[in-house]
Amino acid sequence: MSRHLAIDLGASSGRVALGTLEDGRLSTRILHRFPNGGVQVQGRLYWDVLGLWREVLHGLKLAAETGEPISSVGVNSWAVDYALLGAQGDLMGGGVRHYRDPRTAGQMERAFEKVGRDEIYARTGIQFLPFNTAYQWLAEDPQTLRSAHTALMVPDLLHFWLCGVAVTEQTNASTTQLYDPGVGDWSAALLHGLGLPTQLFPKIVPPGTVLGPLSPEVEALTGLRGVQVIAPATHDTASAVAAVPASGPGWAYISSGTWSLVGTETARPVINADTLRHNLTNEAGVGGTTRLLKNIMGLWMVQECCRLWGVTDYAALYAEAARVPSGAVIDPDDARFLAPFDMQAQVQAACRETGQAEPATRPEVVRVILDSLAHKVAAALHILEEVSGQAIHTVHVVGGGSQIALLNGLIADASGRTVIAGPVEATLEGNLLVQAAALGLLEAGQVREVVQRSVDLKTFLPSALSSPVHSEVS
Ligand code: LFR
Repeated sequence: MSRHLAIDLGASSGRVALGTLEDGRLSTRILHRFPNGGVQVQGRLYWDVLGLWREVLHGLKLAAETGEPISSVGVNSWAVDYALLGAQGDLMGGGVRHYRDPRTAGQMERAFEKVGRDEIYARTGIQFLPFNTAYQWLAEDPQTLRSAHTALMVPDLLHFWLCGVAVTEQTNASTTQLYDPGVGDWSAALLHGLGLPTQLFPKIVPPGTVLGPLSPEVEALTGLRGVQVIAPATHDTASAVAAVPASGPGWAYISSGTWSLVGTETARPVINADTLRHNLTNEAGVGGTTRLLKNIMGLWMVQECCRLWGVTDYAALYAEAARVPSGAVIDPDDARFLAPFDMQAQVQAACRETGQAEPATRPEVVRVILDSLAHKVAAALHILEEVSGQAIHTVHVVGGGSQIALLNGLIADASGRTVIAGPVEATLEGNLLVQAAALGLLEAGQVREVVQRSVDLKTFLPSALSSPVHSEVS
């Protein structure tokens, strides 16, 4: 039997969980859950990383208080964001900027002038999103960059604070659009072409790298002893996909949360004119795999409505949305939905501008969002099938969004495919099992079998009356 701790930082909440691996099964207990979100000040949007650190320490203290022997701990989070550190390891530039901060406006276009769009894609295989790390870097104050010593992605920063080792883990490095999967390292050509300071980028390590023991300071603050810090797949989507309970060919996944990440797993990156045309991404996964996927705006749209409405009971809201009929379908990937503001007004405007009925009530607004996400997912699945030449018959939905029966059913109907929902905590499970594999307690190839044995899944079949969507919603 072995015990491991996973720290999962999501865009809307974080958690510290204790996983126990026994007889080939994993049980997971959440010890501490805390909210997360952007902090706006003077038109800038940040993450409260020090607040997150305080919560992490609290969670680790609770872990120590269980009195159970714990072998290791690892952190995962959302992707693309980073901290700049000074020569003494101090946090610079006001902390960690949020990827939805407006500073990236126009930066992608600047990058295309310096290097060229096709070359960026050919070298990285990463989809063009305005907030990719590469474009955030271009928005940095040159003065700050000159005095910076190291740049660390968010989970790498937490690992550094936990054990003093400063490296970049590969799955998250790939999301920067500065990582070249062909060479397995930062792309020197891109860093050079974009005029970025190469000395700030640390060594890249693969998921499942043992970094070292907790620092004496963290041991003293938490009461934990003898715990190794292990870099799991630090990108949350990579951890979630590692734990998709699939077997055999013909499946796709949706990591359903703040974003809907829709994709397949491939043995190597697929970088060609079709994937470029469809803006498909090739993110690094566990065991040298690639996540060929598309980002779809996801439940962020509902989260933002709820923030505005002061609603916290999501289950009740989804139940009401299930009772209203389908209405308008809009493109959730319209850039108008990216930044935090009045999401309800934006959804209504998008319906109006496309000549469709505007949703009036809250359940109607949510219904438009869910119907639109389901249609967009169906279109993405169609693209993935086309590009890979592989039929997709089953869609595994993992993550918090897999609990929304209405959305699962809408996806089954819109795509005409079987949806298997669960696990809800795939990210935590992927994180924990990659740690166990790093310690030799499990074969890396057994992670999915352990998840299959450990969780309950729900199946949603397309209804006989549904008509699958085959074209891209735009
Ligand atoms: C999901 C996720 C996505 C990434 C987005 C921004 O939490 O990590 O994979 O595109 O957040 O970092």
